[in-house]
Amino acid sequence: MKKYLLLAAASSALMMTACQDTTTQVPTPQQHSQNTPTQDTQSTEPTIQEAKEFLEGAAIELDNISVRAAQIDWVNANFITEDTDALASMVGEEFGLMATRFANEAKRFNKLTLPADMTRKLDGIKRGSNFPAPDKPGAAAELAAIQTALNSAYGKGKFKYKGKEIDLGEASQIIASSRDPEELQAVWEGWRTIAPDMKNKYARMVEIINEGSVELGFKDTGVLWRAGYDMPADEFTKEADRLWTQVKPLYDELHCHVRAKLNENYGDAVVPLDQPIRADLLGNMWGQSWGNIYDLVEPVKNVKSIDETALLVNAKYDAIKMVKTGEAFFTSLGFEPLPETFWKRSLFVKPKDREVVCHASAWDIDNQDDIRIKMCIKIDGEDFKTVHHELGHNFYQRAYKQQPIFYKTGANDGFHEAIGDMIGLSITPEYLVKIGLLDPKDVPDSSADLNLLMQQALEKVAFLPFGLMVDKWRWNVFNGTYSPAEYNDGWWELREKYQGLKAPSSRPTNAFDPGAKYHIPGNTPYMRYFLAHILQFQFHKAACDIAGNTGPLHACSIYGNKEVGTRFNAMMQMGASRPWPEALEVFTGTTKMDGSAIIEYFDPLMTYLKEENKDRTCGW
Ligand code: X8Z
Ligand code: ZN
Repeated sequence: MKKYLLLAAASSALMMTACQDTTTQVPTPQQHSQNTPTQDTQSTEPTIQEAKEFLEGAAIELDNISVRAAQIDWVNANFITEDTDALASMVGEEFGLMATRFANEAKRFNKLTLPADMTRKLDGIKRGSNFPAPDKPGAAAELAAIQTALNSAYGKGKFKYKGKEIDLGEASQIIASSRDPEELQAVWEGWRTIAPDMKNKYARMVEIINEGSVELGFKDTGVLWRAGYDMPADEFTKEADRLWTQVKPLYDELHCHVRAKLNENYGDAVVPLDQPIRADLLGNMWGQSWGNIYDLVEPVKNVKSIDETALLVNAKYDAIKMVKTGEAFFTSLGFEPLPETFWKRSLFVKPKDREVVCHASAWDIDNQDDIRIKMCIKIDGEDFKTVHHELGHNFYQRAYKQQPIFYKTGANDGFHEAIGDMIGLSITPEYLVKIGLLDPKDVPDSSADLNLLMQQALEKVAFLPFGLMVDKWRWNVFNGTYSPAEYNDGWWELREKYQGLKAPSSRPTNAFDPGAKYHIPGNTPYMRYFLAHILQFQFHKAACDIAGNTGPLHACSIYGNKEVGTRFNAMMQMGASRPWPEALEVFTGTTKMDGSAIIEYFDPLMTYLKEENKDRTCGW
């Protein structure tokens, strides 16, 4: 998933896998003129007809390679061996060479005045890929080999715990359920032993892609990434910070309350009240979502609460039933059912006999109908949501399949991550009753609303600063603020600054903790998830408005509403054919990303948190 999804705008094109690198953005014309070299690669003045022919040819080549690359990457991710790694490297190299060649060829048309649609496609091509190789012998091959090695090292990651080798799935279960700080620390540290070996490779990769980015006309790879949002790169940085400023007060209250509750459970020695929270105590390997410690922070005791995991287990759901249920939500909105091939070709359950990349992903193998997910599904509430997340990618891919290959991607990458999550926000108690998972007599009354909101906040609000800091770190790596020797300290500087978290103990000098998070060795940009956590609430609010909802946002479910489906599809089928503000407007009526919907959603919880925190000293 990483590499190919290449061409930028075009990229979409190559974006076979959601959740992997998809260079989906199209730079604006003014960025283009600022950032790309202006000399033509041929001396004769090109014509509009030649530009048209170039784009037609590129589309065919892109389509071909993206299908082949997706097939190879699919096999590699489902069967990690030396051979499939070699194949993945080969096609990655081929893709990298092609992206560079196209980017250079596209510069020929820089001086032509072209129709807006052609300019948009060419600008996308000139962004190359998110991981561009420089145009010199061996660079694309070296880059592809590093990327494959990093991705597979993560997929195969294991460590010894209590005399037994355990993988990420097993380690995550301990982090989710243990309340023993020594055990948590040991498992948390154990997982991070998979990463130090990645560090030199990572540093070398950064050198290569920075060189490639400069050749494309961008100062460094971070600028290249930020130029993919239909606005100048610097403005995007400000946009992300603006959104964070909107939601930070909510995070700060949640942090303060959760720290106080952890302190009640673990005591002052483990959870001092004036310091960042230990990252291993939050129920998640990266401290990115905190739903697994809900029992420690439940606001209202002795009322009916929803335990989705128990509902799924009691109803004897298996992996397929979970996915069928997710599909049924989409079809209730009017989307066509998934094709037969989806059910035959997807991976739903972790195989026992081979190495696979278990991190959930959604794939579009042929840019048409061969859509699939790859997940090691557990029967629990967390994976029930993740199934909806992945299906959101697949339904989006199918919605924009009629677009030219250059536009087969999200309006921006945050849209792609937000579609399925928006559906997940409609998994309310009333919805669970409708699908027979919850007995009507077990529906909590509104006295338990705070519990539902707390469960959601532990997932969605807790995630926000993590979603932001991962690429703040990468941007600093790419622009040289963090040298390889400073990679790990830089990571913890940002973990503390944004999340208010700290490592359970001082980290070894060879630590490379970013490498223990999938998207770093998997080379998937991460700002998309921060944006998605804002956008999904904006989408949810717009959907609930269309549905005529008058109650609180957290109680609204759009299940079965065909009008919402039609309006949602109108945005989805645009893909990246227009700048994302236009796509946003089609569904929500506004052209700006905005945190006020998530703030509104959690308003009752914010009131509760402020009251709980009023005599506490917050911050770290
Ligand atoms: O990677 C994912 C998806 C695949 S695109 C499962 N997510 C991020 C993560 O796991 O870190 C979804 C939320 C954030
Ligand atoms: Zn995703």
